[in-house]
Amino acid sequence: MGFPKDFLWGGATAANQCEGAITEGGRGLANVDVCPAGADRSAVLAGRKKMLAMDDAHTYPAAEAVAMYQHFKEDIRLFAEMGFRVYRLSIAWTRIFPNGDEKEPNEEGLRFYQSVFEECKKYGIQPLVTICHFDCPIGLIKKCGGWKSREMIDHYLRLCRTLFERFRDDVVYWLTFNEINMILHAPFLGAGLVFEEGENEERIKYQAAHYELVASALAVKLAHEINPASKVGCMFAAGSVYPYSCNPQDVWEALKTGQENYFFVDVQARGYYPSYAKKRLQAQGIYPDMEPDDTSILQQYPVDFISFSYYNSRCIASPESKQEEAEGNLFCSVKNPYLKCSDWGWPIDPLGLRITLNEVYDRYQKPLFVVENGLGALDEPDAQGVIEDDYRIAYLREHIRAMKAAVEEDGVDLMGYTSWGCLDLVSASSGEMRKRYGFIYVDKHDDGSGTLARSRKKSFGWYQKVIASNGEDLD
Ligand code: BGP
Repeated sequence: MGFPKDFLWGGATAANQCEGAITEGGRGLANVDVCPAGADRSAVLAGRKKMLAMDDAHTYPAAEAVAMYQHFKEDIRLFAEMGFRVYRLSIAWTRIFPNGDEKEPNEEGLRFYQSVFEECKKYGIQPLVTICHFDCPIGLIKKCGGWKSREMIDHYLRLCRTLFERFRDDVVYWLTFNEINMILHAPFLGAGLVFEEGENEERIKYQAAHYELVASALAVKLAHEINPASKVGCMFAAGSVYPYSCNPQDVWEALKTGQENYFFVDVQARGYYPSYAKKRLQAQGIYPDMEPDDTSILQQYPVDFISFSYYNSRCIASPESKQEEAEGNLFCSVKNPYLKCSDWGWPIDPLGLRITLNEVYDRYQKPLFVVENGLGALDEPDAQGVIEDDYRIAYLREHIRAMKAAVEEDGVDLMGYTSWGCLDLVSASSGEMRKRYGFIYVDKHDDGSGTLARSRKKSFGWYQKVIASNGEDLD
């Protein structure tokens, strides 16, 4: 009983939030680099404030991040010390294709990831690679408007082919797009979309989403052709949507909000546009333009497994009931009176993870992978300089318990768990350093100061025990 013996325990990062070194190794500029810290960040993420270059008036936390580009050997050694069996990382697209449209890849970028994979191999750690974790080359945004254009499918597939061929023997597990549904909530971050005055934002978002969905299906095809043993997953920002009350109006709104997010996975896992999406998008006049082959592409190449991030559940009320809004991973949701919140106002709901696992498994009947989960918190070193992050341990313990119950008692087929930000890194939504998730503290601060030294938090030893006991010892 308990977790399967080969359960993939580990941690997750994204290139733009940890690597830094954005001008090293021939790397080009990407959307994720030009998202500033501070007040303008949310308008930039939403595509409402155009920022395609850095200026002197802002600071850009991705530029140095936590310098994993230089520290990766030390970091992977620490992951190995915790007993990681898997490390989820992403590829910075512009390290491989600096402008996005080159015919040949940048060898230096490929060599960097080659070294990362070699380091993982040394410790028996499986890489789980997100091909695109919010990156879009600025070159392509300028050239064709990012995912506004169908041309992106070819650029993305060239990146995929390069990676699948080069790392054929190094990587089994691939994810096509991180949190693909984020395109609806942070379209510049999710797809390099910037809106001009008078444009129909919803139409553009769904058209771009369609191109990503076709690109994702073709990536599955390509991965299997190049290495039939490879396993390709989709990835979405999950979290079951609860109705605020049993008022059928609330229940109906919650169901619709859930469908908005499941739409992407419905296509990637089942292979066709679900009927609710067809009807609603048509009714709003925003059903995407499609090429004749798209339907069969989506149908023929569904994903092998489904992965998701889970930070919290969401709670939805009908517009008439005017409930107070809660924070939470760029999604609008009302405050759930039964739940406590993190320092950043994100609800904490471990049972929600069990509910989500059941809901997703019931819906798709494919293996699942929790590839992000964790607590963003303020960590203050004590007099000895140690971070006693018992709050993080408590959060993770309860979520792992919930996951265990889903596996053991509900029969959910779960491949693994990679907690988010296994070493401290830049926050995607806020651009802050002080919102920390790691087992490993990085001495880096919001004002850019810090030695970048790594140290173990209390949760480091705790997670090490969890992995060593395959999730049995959670105390
Ligand atoms: C997800 C992203 C991650 C990560 C995480 C935590 O949306 O996939 O990149 O950052 O959320 O969010 P935040 O960094 O905003 O606290």
